[in-house]
Amino acid sequence: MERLPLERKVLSENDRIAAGLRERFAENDILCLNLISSPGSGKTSLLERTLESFDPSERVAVLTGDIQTENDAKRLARSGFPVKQITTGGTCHLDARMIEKGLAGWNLECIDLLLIENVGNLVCPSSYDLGEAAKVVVFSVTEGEDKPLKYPSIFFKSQLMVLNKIDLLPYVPFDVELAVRNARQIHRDMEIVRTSCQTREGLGDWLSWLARQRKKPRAAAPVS
Ligand SMILES: Nc1nc2c(ncn2[C@@H]2O[C@H](COP(=O)(O)OP(=O)(O)OP(=O)(O)O)[C@@H](O)[C@H]2O)c(=O)[nH]1
Ligand SMILES: [Mg+2]
Repeated sequence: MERLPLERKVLSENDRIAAGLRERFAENDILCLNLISSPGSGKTSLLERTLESFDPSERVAVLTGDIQTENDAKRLARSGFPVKQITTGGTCHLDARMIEKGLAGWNLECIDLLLIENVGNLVCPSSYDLGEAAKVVVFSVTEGEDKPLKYPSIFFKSQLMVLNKIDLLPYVPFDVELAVRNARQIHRDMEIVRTSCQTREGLGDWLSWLARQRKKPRAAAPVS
């Protein structure tokens, strides 16, 4: 008896839209990064420091997601670069359709780097492909060393972990080596940088990583 191979991946609606976004990013040679963390780890602060470091001629744009308020967009817009807030109204993550809508009105030919700040949440955003080239997880030293073990999906899927708020290490009981070991237990080859958006320590390592990603050729194929 002949058995037809029935294993065929049906793309979810989000995956389909994300694949379209990824193709548009590739066509326009845009590097898109998706920053994810729990609330308050320092995503907006890291983006503020990043935008400050860029020459005004850089072709950078930011989409920032929150459940409510335009606060982050207001902070980031001070840089002078194009910034849009996506207010989800209750949804705990950004999805590909929100990114598609957020991009409306922007000429993608004029963007080289698209930075997406996801809604503060370590769980839901990890399941939604936004067409990004890489996810970046921001994890701060006030959160406890065990977070990579408790929320493995986002640490597994991220290419880079930014360990932020290292200026607070003298004041909090946080074992950096243990946190790094936990992260590597989940994702052995993940790159890790240690930063302080307060003192600017380590920001050079983050900016070097970013510069390396910008030099890589863009792939149109979906990232799993
Ligand atoms: N000491 C210290 N504070 C920091 C650092 N980075 C961010 N903060 C502070 O942490 C708080 C939250 O920072 P945000 O940048 O708003 O964090 P976020 O991840 O964007 O927060 P949500 O968008 O609400 O999820 C602010 O009071 C920042 O000033 C850091 O490296 N060191
Ligand atoms: Mg923020």
